[in-house]
Amino acid sequence: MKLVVIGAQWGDEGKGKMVDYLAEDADIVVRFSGGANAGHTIKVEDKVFKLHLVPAGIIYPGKTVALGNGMVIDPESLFEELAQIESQGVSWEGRVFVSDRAHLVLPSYKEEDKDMDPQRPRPIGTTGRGIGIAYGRKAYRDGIRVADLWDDVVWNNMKAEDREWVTPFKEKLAHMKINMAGFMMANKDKEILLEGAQGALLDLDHGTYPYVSSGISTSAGAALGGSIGFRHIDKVLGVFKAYQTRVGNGPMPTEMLEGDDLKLGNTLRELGHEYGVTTGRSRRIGYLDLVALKYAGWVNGLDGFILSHLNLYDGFETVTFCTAYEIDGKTVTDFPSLTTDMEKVKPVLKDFPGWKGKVGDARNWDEIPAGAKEVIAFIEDYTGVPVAGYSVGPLRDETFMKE
Ligand code: 2SA
Ligand code: MG
Repeated sequence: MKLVVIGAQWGDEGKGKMVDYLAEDADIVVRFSGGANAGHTIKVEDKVFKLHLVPAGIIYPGKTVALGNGMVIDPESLFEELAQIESQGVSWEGRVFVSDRAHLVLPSYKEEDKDMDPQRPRPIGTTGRGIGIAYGRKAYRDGIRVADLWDDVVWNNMKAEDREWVTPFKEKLAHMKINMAGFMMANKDKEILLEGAQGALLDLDHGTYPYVSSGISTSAGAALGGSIGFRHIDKVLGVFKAYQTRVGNGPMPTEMLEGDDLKLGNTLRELGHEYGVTTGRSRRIGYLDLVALKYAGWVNGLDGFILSHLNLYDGFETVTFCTAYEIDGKTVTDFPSLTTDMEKVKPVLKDFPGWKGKVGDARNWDEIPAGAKEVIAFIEDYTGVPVAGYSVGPLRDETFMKE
């Protein structure tokens, strides 16, 4: 089985945790997009792992992981991260591979990213990790791929300081680099999990452009960035939270900004520990946006959702979701393309009664409270995508599939 897991919102839906859970049945985990901007938190017993570049499957002993060609890799961050997980008891040598077509992030890219973002007419609020610069250079055909470190023309034309900086990493990458398509073909009969980064609404094409990241975070990116033709992919799952979060700038139609909304947002932020894993930034909080979720279901071709954080509403009297946008007095259910339209949206909200019992105590579908099942049925009906699995807490055993 070739299974893709993507984020169906603006990132931070809990993909890392789901990939760690699903990795049990996988031989290989491939990360297909993004770079050290991502932050994936995984709790295993009393240990907390914070991953940025390395696929979440690494935590399972013996699994092979690969950083795909769709990624932009800062080798300094990569080796720091590997040293960090090693110090937490995870040995990685011999099971981490890097596509030789992945692009490198050089130190100057990070400076350029940080300098340039505030100068835009619409600053994005990037993570400052040089991501947009690396993907930009790639598109301009001025990028440097892992393989190119062994190309004399590229090597001799690199700035002396970059060559010096990259030399120790080049020696280490020599043992880790792979021909990604060859690797995928050789492993075509294995169980492969393809792990996304960020989320559908941060996708370069489908996201809230220009307030997006520069990788392909929708499922199409798995094929491109994992060197596997899309027809070889069997299944796509999209993770979403029972509310919306966003870090950085850009429109967020259901954001909880004032009065009781703001209070609810602050409560959810604390309950859900909604702070950036990479930058520590406080995440913006909003009502679950079903307009955006339905769109994400379509553009990703989702077979199923994984619903996370529904347990945060345990004990609430009402649970509120957005079912349509009102723009200039018109009701809209297609996800708008224009930033100024997105900024004008008045969310149409629908209240559901809270439930008796705790989603947080459920360890299988049958144990989900009846009232919560009604809310889930509404989401499935609205989006046309079944909810195939649940994450009801940070631990591995607080995750389950419906069947
Ligand atoms: P960039 O740095 O060019 O990719 O930034 C462009 C936009 O993409 C957003 N972005 C993210 N949004 C959510 N989570 C991300 N990862 C970290 C985390 C973020 C952090 O898991 O918490 O620690 O702040 C992530 N990475 C990029 C970014 O906020 C910009 O809106
Ligand atoms: Mg994250």
